[in-house]
Parts: sequence; C-alpha cells; structure tokens
Amino acid sequence: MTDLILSLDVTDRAAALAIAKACAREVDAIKIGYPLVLGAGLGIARDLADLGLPLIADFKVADIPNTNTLICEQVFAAGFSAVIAQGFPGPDSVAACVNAAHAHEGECYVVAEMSHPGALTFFSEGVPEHLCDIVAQTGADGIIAPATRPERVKALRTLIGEKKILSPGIGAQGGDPALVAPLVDGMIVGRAIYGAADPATAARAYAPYRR
Ligand code: NUP
Repeated sequence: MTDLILSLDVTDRAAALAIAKACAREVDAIKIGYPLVLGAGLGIARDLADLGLPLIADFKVADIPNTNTLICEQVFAAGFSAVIAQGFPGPDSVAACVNAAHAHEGECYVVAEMSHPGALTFFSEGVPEHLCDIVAQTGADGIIAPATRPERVKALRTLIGEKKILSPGIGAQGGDPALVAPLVDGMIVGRAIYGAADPATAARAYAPYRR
C-alpha cells in the first residue's frame, strides 16, 4: 500500500480548508507544518482532523528529551495522529517523541535523509544509516527518506525492513512517483497538488501510484 500524503503548506486557513476538503477523497493523509500552523494557528489541526484523514505534524522536532515530550504532548492533544522528529539530537530525544506518540496511539517518524540538494552536507557519510539504527533502537514507526534519490530510499529500506518510509520530494523537487511509489509506504506531495489550478485533479493524477 502506497499512500498519497498531501503536504498542505499554504498559510491561509480558508485556503487550507478548501484545498483539504477538495482533495479529501483523493489522498490518504494530510501533513502540515510550520507554514500553516504559524499562519492559521494550531486549531487548524482539529479542523483538518475532522475530515477523518490521518494528520501528520511535520515539526521536525529536534530538542532535548524533556522539551520534545512537551512539544509532542501538544501535538497529539491538538488532534494529530503522527509526528516527524529529527534524529540528530540522539536516541533519548527521539525516544521522547516515540513514547509520547505511542502513549496517544500515534506514530513517530524520524528524518533519515532530507530531499533537497544541500541535505547531503550533513545527511551523508553513514549518517542516514546511523539514524536508521536510532529508529530501530527507539521503536520509531518509520523514516522520512528522499524521493529525489530513489537509490538512497532503496538502500535505507534494507536497513529498516518493515518499518514505514514516507518520502517527500515528488513533483516540485523533481522526484518521479513511478520510481518512488514502489519503494515507499507514503508519497508526500505538496506544491504539485496545492499549487495546481485544480488541486483535486492534480491529486487524482497520483491515483495510478497508490497501491
Ligand atoms: O527531506 C524532507 N524534504 C521535504 O520536502 C523532509 C520534509 N519534511 N519535506 C517536506 O515535505 C517539506 O517541508 C514540505 O512540507 C514537503 C514537500 O513539499 P513539496 O516540495 O512537494 O512542495
């Protein structure tokens, strides 16, 4: 099963709700992060969760364990079903996010390798592999891996086995869904859907890649 996850990075509440409603039948989950939450307030999470789709908090949580716990408690109280954390603060920081997620029957994903070109400055030379070890150690539910580098997604799959891979970078960043969908559990697509003249039609174009 490859889910289509709408990355809703608009900053206006009314626009976000209109796009989410229009696309609700075409996508399997919605991911929001700082752009929309800072633009529209955290209450947008409850409005979106009411659509009945899983809602992923892309806050790339990256602090000391206690602060990560406090952040994740707010995330799950707000209605999210999953949170994305950075792994570089270390296993105790990741474990704080995982524990908070699991206490709320939610999920925690760890960024293993980012999708943009500059990511390779730090997400290289064994670092993504080390982050996958932290995922295994902490019981996190999966990783974020780059649709812009399908060969890296394949390599990271061998390390994380059955855990889930959610993959951003399709569309606007150049990733090809035909190459990436067979490798991952979730395709994350933002601008190619919400930036289209007709977001629902744009989302429907990914239907052949949803399994
Ligand atoms: O490595 C990452 N790359 C990435 O693009 C990790 C992410 N979380 N993202 C997010 O995915 C990014 O912040 C944006 O919300 C979404 C991709 O959007 P787009 O490039 O499809 O518009």
